[in-house]
Amino acid sequence: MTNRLPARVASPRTMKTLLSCLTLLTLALTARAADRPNFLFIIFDDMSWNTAGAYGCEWVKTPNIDRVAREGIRFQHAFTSNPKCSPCRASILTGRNSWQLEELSVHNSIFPKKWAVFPDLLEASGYSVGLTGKGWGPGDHEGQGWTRNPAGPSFDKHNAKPRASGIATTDYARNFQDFLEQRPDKSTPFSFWMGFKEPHRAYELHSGVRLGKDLATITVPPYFPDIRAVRSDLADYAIEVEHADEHIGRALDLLEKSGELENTLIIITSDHGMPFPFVKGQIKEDGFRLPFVARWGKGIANPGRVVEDFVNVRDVAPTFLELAGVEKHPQITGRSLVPLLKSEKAGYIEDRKVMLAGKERHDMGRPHAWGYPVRAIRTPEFLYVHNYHPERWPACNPETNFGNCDDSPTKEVIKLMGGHYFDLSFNFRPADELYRLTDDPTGVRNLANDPAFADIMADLKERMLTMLKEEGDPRALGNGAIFDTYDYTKSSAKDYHAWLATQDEIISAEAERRSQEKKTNPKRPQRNPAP
Ligand SMILES: [Ca+2]
Repeated sequence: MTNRLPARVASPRTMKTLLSCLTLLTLALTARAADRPNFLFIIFDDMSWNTAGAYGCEWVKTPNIDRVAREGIRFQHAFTSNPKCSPCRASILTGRNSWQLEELSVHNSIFPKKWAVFPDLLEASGYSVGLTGKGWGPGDHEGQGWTRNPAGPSFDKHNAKPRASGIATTDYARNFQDFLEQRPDKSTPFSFWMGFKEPHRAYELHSGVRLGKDLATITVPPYFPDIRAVRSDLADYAIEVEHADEHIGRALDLLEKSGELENTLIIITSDHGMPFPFVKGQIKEDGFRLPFVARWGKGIANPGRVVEDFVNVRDVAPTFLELAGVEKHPQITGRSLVPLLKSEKAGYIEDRKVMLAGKERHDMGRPHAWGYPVRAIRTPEFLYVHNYHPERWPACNPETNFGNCDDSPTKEVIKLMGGHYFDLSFNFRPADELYRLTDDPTGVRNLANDPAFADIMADLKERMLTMLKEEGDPRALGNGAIFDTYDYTKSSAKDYHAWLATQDEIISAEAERRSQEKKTNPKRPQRNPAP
């Protein structure tokens, strides 16, 4: 720069002053760059909020999540506005609630290029960014002009054989090391997205027992029958969570060894609850509530705290951007967590005591590609849920095998048993549901018809609709039909009409097979001849 200065202003005195100014400016910039923390964002795929030691769970061993909580903050009330993979991840990347995201509010959507995502904003400000494992998805981003996953450029070269066949081979920690090593300049701050594929299904059946889980120690949630098949399914789930937790331990070691642990803000969370009936994809407490712990040696005041304030994954983007010194993007509606990180206090710090949740179409499996629209409001005491189409099946139609619930031993056994547990997970739901979570923490006793709670429910509903309208939610503003017009980008195998066509083919083929069999073998003996 300096050698371009016109000669006539470059008197020795002016030169000296300019150089002093430049030195000061350089020092200031260097100090600012050194102050900017690194970000390690770790996200499980389908992990329930209360299945980590830090949240009181004893049957899933998560020493590394527990360490991050112990040396940082455990957020007791963390949520996603929409408990399904692609909608939740879109919310994280853009810093918006699901109903503010048009196409991105449905599962398996397109990801239009018009949305700004925090990894890009950080990169533009000088951060080195990377991703391993699962970023945004499932859905179509390439067709929208993205040259990489919206969560960042992938580092997925390294694989390792896992100890159970259901676990992905991705060596997340080794890939993170790869990312750290390839940075051109080690003083450049980084933002890395570590996206586990666990504990997403499918699991190796009975891997929990095979690897030493004692089924007697497992706590079965009240919405499942307490039988061996369910306990074993939960044990298989536990093995997957524990596998990912080991990678968190290795990532912490890497940061420690490179001297970057204390200046890295680590956030660990999930996209929604476990891939079991009543949870994943459902507007139920365990469906949209998330584990959420944060560690930042240099930045979190009074570590070891438990914060009660209600936070949302859409708050991650504004938090990172604020700490990186990047101006908050006008698109972002989430609220920075920085005041909660910097506070010395525990409990409620900012009086954040209300949360909205909802969903539109997830997986296919209803006529006309209909979704199951829901909106809900959560306060410290209550969860109020409004189902806009109670005449539809909440987890998709039975003849498509309840497509918005991943196949599992627990699902099969609940379907076979019928009754109470079937009603909770799969049967029709009323338009209004009200749960007093202080008495009924998982929300299995609906109080909507109890006159004693009528006023409370009316107030909650009004408050919910007011907030949703302020956020511009088309569903609350009377234009909800738009959500079912958005494309589902995956194969239409789960589409209701495609499914019906398949059934017709199967039935016709079977009739043909039997007819041929009769012709070629007319004297075939009866299957159970009389004695
Ligand atoms: Ca998921």
